[in-house]
Amino acid sequence: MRLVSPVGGDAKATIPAWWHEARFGMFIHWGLYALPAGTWKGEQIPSLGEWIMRNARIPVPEYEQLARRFNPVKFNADQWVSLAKRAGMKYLVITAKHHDGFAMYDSPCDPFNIVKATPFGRDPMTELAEACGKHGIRLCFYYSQTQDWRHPGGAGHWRFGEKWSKAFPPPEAFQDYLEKKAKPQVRELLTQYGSIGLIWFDTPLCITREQSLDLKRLVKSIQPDCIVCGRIGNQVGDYGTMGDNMIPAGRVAGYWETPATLNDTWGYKSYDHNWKSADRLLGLLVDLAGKGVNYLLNVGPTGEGEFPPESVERLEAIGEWMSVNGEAIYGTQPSPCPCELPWGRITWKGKRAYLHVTKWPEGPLRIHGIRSSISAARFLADPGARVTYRQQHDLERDWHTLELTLPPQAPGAHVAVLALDLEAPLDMDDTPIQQSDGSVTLLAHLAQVNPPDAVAFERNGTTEAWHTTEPELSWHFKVANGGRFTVEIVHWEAPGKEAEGHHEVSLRIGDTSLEGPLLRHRDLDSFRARRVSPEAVGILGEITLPAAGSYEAVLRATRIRPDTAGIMLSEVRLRSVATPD
Ligand code: FHN
Repeated sequence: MRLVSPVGGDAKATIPAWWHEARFGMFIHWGLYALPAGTWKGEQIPSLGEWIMRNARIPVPEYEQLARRFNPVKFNADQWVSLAKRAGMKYLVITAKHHDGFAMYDSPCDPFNIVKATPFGRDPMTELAEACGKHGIRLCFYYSQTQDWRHPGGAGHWRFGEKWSKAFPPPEAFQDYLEKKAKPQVRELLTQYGSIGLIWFDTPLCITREQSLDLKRLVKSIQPDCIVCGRIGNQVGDYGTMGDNMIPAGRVAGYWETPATLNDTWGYKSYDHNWKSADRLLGLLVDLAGKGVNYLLNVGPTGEGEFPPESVERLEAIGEWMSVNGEAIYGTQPSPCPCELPWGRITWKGKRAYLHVTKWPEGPLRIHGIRSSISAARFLADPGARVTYRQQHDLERDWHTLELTLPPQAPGAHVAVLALDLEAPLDMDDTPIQQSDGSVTLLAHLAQVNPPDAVAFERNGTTEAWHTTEPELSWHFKVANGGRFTVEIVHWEAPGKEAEGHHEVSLRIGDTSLEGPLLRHRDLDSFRARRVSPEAVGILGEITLPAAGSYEAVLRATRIRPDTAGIMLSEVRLRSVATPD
């Protein structure tokens, strides 16, 4: 799929196998901001904990004072790393320097660091490097290469009262910051702590392509195997980074990772209790694995150096699941299906496919499109449980159906994984086909666009920069049962724009056309977070597909609201009005 993004990866990059094998890593946002923990001078400061310096407009000299009180004596590298290991995570990315400019390691080039400026005086990175070596976890560093609110040349430097857009430093000042701070510190990180798995740069903002390339060259010149994430900017990273907590619609090509939170902050906030349940976190893990995306899950330790107990509890639960089901995640390939499946997700490797059942079926579980012959099926969590299966191929319609009869209850508390032994690597129909709930999903980013490139796509597969009525998006799809279908348009709405009217679209299938506004009838029940708003499901009307067979759907915009971001389409969904199957 064409996911063009400045934080995407270099399509030609090859990446060390460990990163793809890993699929699951731990992110740690830890810094001085953990002390105020979201509260400044008695006031709870909205938004992310690690942004308190900017959001509470704390002048540099005042913020610097936090260092004098930073004494995280409860920090225990072995405990952190062994928990990551128990959770099934294979790499650990920790903030070596976040936007506040404070180095969480012993930095010879800037004394504003945890060893020289705090009573703690220890270098957590040395201790983490040792613990990671002991537990076989790859140590990786986060480094804020563009934003530095303390350095005069860093983006976002504390010139409070000015607008964000004006906060970019003049190019010479930014270059000076790169030469005097960012590059020397990246060098330090790559020379002081042994082998580093990857550097997680962030918020590229004003960095130029030449500067991103220069930084990448620096990394590779010191540690050629060190991977560089897409947020180095300008599409020169080794892999692409999704937006924060962003889940793409359907599988993605190339190497991608989603950084994600356990609650609503990265850096510790004492009063953020909006914790996702272990079940939801596991749902996200299998969702991402089924789409070919690594999951980098964040913990925000306290100012004393401890993981919040709510984080520990969730990571332990994930670990329990991973100890049984990990083979369905590590080193797997994404599902060949061109849509999200109504009953769960698929991953596979070699001659084995894994069905991650997130919605336990009331009757038999029917899956369409699997061409491979199956020789055995068993639950990873309960290999003795009775599972029977039947494969059918309707030659006339070229329609493959797998029917599984499962026990009445899922084994285990969370996602149940069925391992299917195959006679050859997984072969599945990769055209959009009708699912067992009767629905057909046409993902925006899998459409044929005419004229080509007339519409761009966000990393999550949503259309962007769709500003004219010229482009046509079309899909070929197959149904096993004709009938009446409700046409749903899943899209993102610009909040507060309702008064200006709505974009309008038309959809043609065969001789029938439907036309209407993109309204919000309900929110989509999914986690494909894009910015802050949920996806809206609008109903365009009903359409009849007279019989089983192949069809083409063609979507056009008939009116686009001016002065908006244009149409942000995720998918077109045909929902069977009659009973499925
Ligand atoms: O501004 C940062 C934020 O504080 C946090 O580090 C996240 C993690 O992905 N990255 C930036 C926002 O996208």
